[in-house]
Amino acid sequence: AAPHVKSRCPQYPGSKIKRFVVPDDKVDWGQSWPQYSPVSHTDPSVLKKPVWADPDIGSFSPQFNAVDGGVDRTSFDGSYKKEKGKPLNPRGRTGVTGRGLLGRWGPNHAADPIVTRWKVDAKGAKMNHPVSKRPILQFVSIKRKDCGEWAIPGGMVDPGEQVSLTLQREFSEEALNSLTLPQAEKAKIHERITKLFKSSGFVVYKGYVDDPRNTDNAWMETVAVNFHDESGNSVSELPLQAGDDAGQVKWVDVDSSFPLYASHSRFLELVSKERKAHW
Ligand code: RP5
Ligand code: MG
Ligand code: MG
Repeated sequence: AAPHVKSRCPQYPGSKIKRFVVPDDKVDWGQSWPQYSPVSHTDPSVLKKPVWADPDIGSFSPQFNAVDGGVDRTSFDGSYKKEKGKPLNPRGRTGVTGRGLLGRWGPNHAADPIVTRWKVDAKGAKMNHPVSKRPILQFVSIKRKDCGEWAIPGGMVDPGEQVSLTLQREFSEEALNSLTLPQAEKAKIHERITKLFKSSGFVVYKGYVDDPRNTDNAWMETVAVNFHDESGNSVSELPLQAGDDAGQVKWVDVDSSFPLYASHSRFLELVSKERKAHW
């Protein structure tokens, strides 16, 4: 795989911390590099010991490469190494040690629901792209509040939570604003979208995410699943409303030129290939 890039972004998100500059040929841990002296950083929001974060190593020695009391500490990349009790990023150096903004030492598991429909004209006919001549997919995209980038409305898998539930829950929270709805409204939305999310989605990707929050000791992994509303009359008819960590939400045309958060563009490329759509 190509070396991670966003995991080496010059400035660590949500801070004034500058990463130690890691050139492409020094990303791999196998390259000896005595001069490497990364910055140690764990965000105050993590140090404050919220429920979603691990304690500091020393007082705490979790079971790495295992499911540890509901928390999945296994990696899709296989067994990861440890150094001085701390897990090592399987994709190599990032220029920062500690956890940064991430709660877990090692893998931090997320799920990404990619909800798609075909772009149609006023008469309901599928629209083809003028250059590729292929039909255009649209997906539900949110604008992240933390960085302002457009993204898939994904989120972290709670301890013991089934990924299938995370996918539906995060979509409801971020794209339908379910967290602030009264119980009756919530139930209605749940009913409307359960059918789509119960359909066997297409598993687009399982693995490491090149996320700007990654560090040498903590990184994002995800399961990205595509739920496609072929007829355009299930989720497509629901009013989108941004919620939780989403500032805006809208249907976005799937196109290689639209910049997206972390590795999300790669996931959409895989969706468009699978559905023979424009990319
Ligand atoms: C990305 O961060 C994943 O692909 C997922 O979209 C997201 C999960 O983090 P939060 O949205 O909970 O911040 O790496
Ligand atoms: Mg969320
Ligand atoms: Mg999220």
